[in-house]
Amino acid sequence: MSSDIKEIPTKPFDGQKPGTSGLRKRVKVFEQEHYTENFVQAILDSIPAQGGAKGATLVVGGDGRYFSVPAIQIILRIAAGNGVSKLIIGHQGILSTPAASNIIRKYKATGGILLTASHNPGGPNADFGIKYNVQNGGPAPENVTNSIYGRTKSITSYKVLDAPPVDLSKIGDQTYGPLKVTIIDSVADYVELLRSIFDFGLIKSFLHSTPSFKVLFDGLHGVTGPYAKAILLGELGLPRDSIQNFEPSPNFGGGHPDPNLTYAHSLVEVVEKNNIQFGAASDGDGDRNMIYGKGAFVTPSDSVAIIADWADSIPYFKGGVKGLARSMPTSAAIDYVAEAKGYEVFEVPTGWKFFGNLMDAGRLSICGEESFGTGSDHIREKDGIWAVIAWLNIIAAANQTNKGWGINEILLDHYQKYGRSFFSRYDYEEVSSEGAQALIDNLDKLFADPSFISSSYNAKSVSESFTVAKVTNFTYTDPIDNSVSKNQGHILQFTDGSRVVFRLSGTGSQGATVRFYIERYSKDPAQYERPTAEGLKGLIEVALAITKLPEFLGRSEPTVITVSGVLSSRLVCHLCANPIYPQ
Ligand code: VG1
Ligand code: CO
Repeated sequence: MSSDIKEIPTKPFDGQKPGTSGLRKRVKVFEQEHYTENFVQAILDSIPAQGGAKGATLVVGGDGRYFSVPAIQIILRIAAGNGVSKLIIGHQGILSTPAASNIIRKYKATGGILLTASHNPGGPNADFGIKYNVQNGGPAPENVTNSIYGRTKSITSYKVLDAPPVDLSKIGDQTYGPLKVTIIDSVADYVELLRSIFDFGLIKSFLHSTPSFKVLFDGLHGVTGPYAKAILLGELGLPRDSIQNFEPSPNFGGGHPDPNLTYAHSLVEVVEKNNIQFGAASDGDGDRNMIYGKGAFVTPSDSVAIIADWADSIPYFKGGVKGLARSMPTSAAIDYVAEAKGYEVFEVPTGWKFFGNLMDAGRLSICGEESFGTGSDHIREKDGIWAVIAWLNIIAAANQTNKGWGINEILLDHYQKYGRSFFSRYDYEEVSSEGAQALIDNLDKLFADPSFISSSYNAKSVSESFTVAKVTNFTYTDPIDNSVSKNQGHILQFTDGSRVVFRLSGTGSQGATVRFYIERYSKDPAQYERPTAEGLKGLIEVALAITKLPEFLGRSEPTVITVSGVLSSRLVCHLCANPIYPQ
């Protein structure tokens, strides 16, 4: 067989540096001759720390976006060429990111190659992505991604098995030259996992005894449709109209599979029109979630805090919660829960890979990111469907004592117990890299100026004033392996406890994207039902003026505003600018 293995000469490509979550580029870039091959070879060359590519077992699958199948055939050829012993591949190449994480762990694989650009649009003119996950099922940590990047810069050849493509539609075992290939059902293992985590019986009896409580899950034509179908319809016995847009499509039906108020418009519309108490959506690869009911929206920062607070209603956490965590820009809502319950709480940089070590060390059970990512140590990725079922489990548990409780009642109850963190994020997408860098350089300059601390600024449109308390360029030292990650975002803290954060996105495929996060905490009950935009107006105005962001980026408005934490009586759709509720 070895005579069929060929070494193909190649040259390095620029910019094959994995970002926050893998390498994401336009499909056209991945389609260039040798481009995908180089990156896959670099991944395999970086496995040695875990025992080497030779003899490795790798899980392969993704969100089914355009170019997935050709990419899997490339991985097959290169894996066989490099002596990998086994590939476990999702049926037709489909595995949601959380399902892949589970499979890596369950079958004790060496790692996995995930083919996704998450919520970025798909299709021949849109995005593709490749991400390497390690043995614990989580995204490769920085030492591994740095090694992959290093290899891409010096690569001179890659090895392939010269053989015809593998049939990805046949579940079961096949051989491919020296390689064993197992095509597995994309959904079954994941359903079994969730069955072991949640109280399906309780959720089912609540849903069936409360027919007025309607549920709608929107797969946004991403990968989660089949998973939602198996769980919501198959396990929980919900009617067929409880799911929509559940057929995965290579270009996500032409949409932008990102579960937020801007892009999950299809969900918002039906929820409002049909008075649906519990709506939810997930992103292209199934790791993000949005919880949205009629007139009710949960910010991801609040969502993770609420799940942590209600953890004892979820069987998986019956043995106790080991600790909590959030990414740095995520609001401190979860910190208040940790404080009240005496749990350890960690603040890590943006990106799920930073939670893995804490979970492996048994110090972290529940964590989240403001970017619609929520999860726990049942796997090593954020998990969209998990979060949705967690909410259903919590609502079912709440209704045992408080009949009629839905999303808003749980949210308000939470604010009353812990106070409210107003939170919003402004994204300035695809701005010039020079402008973004100038903004960051200016922040560095400001932060280095001692007279900046204690300076006060008045908002113009509201009578509020903010005094600078502390400035930080966030550095994280991993408490488990002591690795240090620098330059993870500029934090500007004010004396009233509010703060703003600026950082550059690491997932874009073109230009630069600046994220501006705004947070203000209140324990005043009069503020609990106030619209977020109103609660944050003065702070946003002051932060933009201090940092001169609009000047540096040449943008007076952000591309996307994530309005968060609105008890949504006055929500406005960012796509069509119409009021969402009341209509
Ligand atoms: C964004 C989010 C981050 C998330 C990452 C991957 O990264 O802000 O919280 O972990 O996407 O999520 P960035 O660097 O663009 O801010 V996913 O669902 O796109 O894999
Ligand atoms: Co995603």
